[in-house]
Amino acid sequence: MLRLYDSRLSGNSWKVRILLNQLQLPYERITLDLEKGDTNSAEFQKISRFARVPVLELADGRTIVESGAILQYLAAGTPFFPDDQYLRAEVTSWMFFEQADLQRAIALPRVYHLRGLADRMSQQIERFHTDGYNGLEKLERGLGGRHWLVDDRYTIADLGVFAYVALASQGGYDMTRFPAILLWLARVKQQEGWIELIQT
Ligand SMILES: N[C@@H](CCC(=O)N[C@@H](CS)C(=O)NCC(=O)O)C(=O)O
Repeated sequence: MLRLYDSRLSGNSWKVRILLNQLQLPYERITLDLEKGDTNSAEFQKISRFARVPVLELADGRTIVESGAILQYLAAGTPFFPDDQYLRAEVTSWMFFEQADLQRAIALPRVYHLRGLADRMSQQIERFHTDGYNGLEKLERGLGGRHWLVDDRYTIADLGVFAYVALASQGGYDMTRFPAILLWLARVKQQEGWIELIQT
């Protein structure tokens, strides 16, 4: 059986849990406590070369790190990751953009807010917001007039970009500035098998 190492509030792990659910793949979930430093243990670092979640462990014990690599592995051969070489490159392009231009710029202000550090870290948050708003504006323009990021259908490009953008307001971002993004986020949430970050 597949095994997913994640943490409760991790947006990168949320992407993987959504896709596992959409593909109806059973898995064992091992939830680490990042505040306690669980990712720093020697035992965890044997399975995660970058000391981060998510990590997907395959039935034969091999592991995959990096949420984008996990999404591509799981989605291969399904409609969520097109076979066409050009479309695959387009999907990968959006996933790389998310990691480079959005993920950290949204994730770190969110962590500071969630851990009650927003006042102390206000200058860092402002710098991240400058970068993050820049990335969000590019996403807003990219979505202009489109339903989905690639090929007018839901793919792991949408899922990969979705998670942190959906969580951005928790990091102090004003998302009312981005009407096309808000409509697209709502469309992603309507996809069959989509799940909340925290399921009650
Ligand atoms: N590029 C990586 C980023 C993974 C990442 O930043 N994971 C965070 C949680 S979302 C983490 O494990 N941080 C380690 C820590 O805070 O100790 C991916 O997409 O998987």
